[in-house]
Amino acid sequence: FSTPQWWKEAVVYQIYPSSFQSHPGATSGWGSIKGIISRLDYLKSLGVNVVWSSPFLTSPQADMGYDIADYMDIDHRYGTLEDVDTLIAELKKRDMKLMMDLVVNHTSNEHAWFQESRSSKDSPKRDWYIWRKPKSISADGKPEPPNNWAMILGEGNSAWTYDEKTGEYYLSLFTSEQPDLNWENPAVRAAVWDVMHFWMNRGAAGFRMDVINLISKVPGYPDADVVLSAGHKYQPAFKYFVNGPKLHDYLQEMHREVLSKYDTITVGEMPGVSNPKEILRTVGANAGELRMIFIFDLVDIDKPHVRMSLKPWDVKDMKAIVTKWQRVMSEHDGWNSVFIENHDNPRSITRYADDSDRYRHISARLLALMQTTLSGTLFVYQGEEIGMRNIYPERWDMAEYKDCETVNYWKKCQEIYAGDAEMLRHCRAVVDMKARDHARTPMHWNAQANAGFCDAGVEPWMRVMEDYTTVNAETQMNATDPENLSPWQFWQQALKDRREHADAFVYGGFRELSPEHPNVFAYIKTGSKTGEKWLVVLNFSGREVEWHMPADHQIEFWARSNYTKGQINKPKADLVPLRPWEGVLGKCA
Ligand code: TEU
Repeated sequence: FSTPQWWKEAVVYQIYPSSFQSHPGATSGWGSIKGIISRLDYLKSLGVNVVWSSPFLTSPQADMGYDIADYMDIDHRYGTLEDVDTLIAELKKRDMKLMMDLVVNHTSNEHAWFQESRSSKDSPKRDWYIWRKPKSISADGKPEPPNNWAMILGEGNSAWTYDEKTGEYYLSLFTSEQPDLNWENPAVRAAVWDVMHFWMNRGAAGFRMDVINLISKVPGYPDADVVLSAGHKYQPAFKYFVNGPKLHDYLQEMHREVLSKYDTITVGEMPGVSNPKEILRTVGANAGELRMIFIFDLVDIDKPHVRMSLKPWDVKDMKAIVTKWQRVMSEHDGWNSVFIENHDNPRSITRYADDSDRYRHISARLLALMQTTLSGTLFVYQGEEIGMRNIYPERWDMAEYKDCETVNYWKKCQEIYAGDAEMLRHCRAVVDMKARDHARTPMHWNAQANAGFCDAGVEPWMRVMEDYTTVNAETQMNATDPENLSPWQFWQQALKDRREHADAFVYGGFRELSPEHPNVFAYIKTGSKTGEKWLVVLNFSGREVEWHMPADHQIEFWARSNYTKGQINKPKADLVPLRPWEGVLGKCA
């Protein structure tokens, strides 16, 4: 069993700062650091200990702050360094901590390092980025990129951006505005360590590390296999930069130079890797790299080759993914994160349950019950605690989608499927289901103008979802439904249960009970010290089902249900009837 640590028991709340909370008098329609400070009591009362904010550092916002132009200053849209000092102090007062978003696979093209690097071939910073000559010059005089890698957020474009100034390409895996740093260069690594020390010394408690497993690229930059259909000149090339050859050298150096000197919480964002052995090299108890990572298997459950596309999946796949990682980590003394939402993925009730008016609250509570009973450090994404859902298909015009990935995807669809109504309908379905915008609409605080996100009369940077008058934090915190807890109240209670029984829920052993069941996910969590056993039964379907409890199990009492806040009327053995999307927690005898 895993050694107890504060960062394992922590509940981390992710803030997407542009959409979280503006402050009174602000005229921009953007969230701000002052706005975050005004909501710390809210987070504290929910049961949160650590706040991770997506980047608020100086940025031209080509990718909403994931393109940083100055790692040591705050973007004027969000406030000032002094505001962040106040944020850290206010968090401390409440016994809470700040986790920074460290985006160092790439910088903004407006970062001084890049400006210097592109200025000439013999700039001392030339080698801070990845420059290559064109592969060839085509008959009509056009330079060709060094290989066929596709840009991740720039649908259909090359991952290489041509720079007229010196006649060379630079690698830009996400967008042209996000040139990749050359981690092979020790000076680059030293500069990153400086940034990390800067924030740790200012009072941050640690980092969420953006695509940290992309920092080492396969030398030689070989062409990727062709997997996308005609019309796509460039191909996804993940195998040439996901967990590349020097990743572990770099992470160990980071640990030696920075992390080992502080008591930190770190989580590496690591898309594209699902091999337990490889992952344990980073998150094993003695790995000396990171505390935990984000594994993408669950949020990429419907992803074939690229995120903006769809693949069918069923509940059994979902159960297998959760079970796999619960077991890998406990059997090998590794540590993991538990999450189902973030700013890059659509809303969980829409994806994994039922977001209709009838079932959305039940679904939100079902997913809360699952996540709060799984081992790992729990991450809650803003709005998840009130059951925010995806943008309503058809009610939004494509022009209202802001994310660069969505915009580029839609543009590419128009190009390659011009006149093909069916394919264009399919593209729209992908947007409706997968666009990152779904998670980025302003937070619903109350039923007032702009959902309380920004002052009345100020236009929010992104349209507020139309359901805010009924689905918002204030209404849910004050709900007095005699039958039901609101999703917010349910989360608050479930987080309290998790704290009080951390031995079972945070650290406990995991055993799945009916792996073959097509819809019911049932598991037992066993406390590592206390030995107490809890049974979780979750019906991931809109149908009533009867679940067979294995003969060797009996319930002492049913503790929680997503259908009622009162007495739970269920048999304590044999056949357990479950309503649509019902989830129950029972203490085993
Ligand atoms: O995301 C990295 C990432 O690979 C994805 O989650 C990404 O959104 C998806 O693959 C697109 O298809 C991180 C950040 O979380 C994201 O917001 C940034 O855009 C990206 O890195 C670049 O910094």
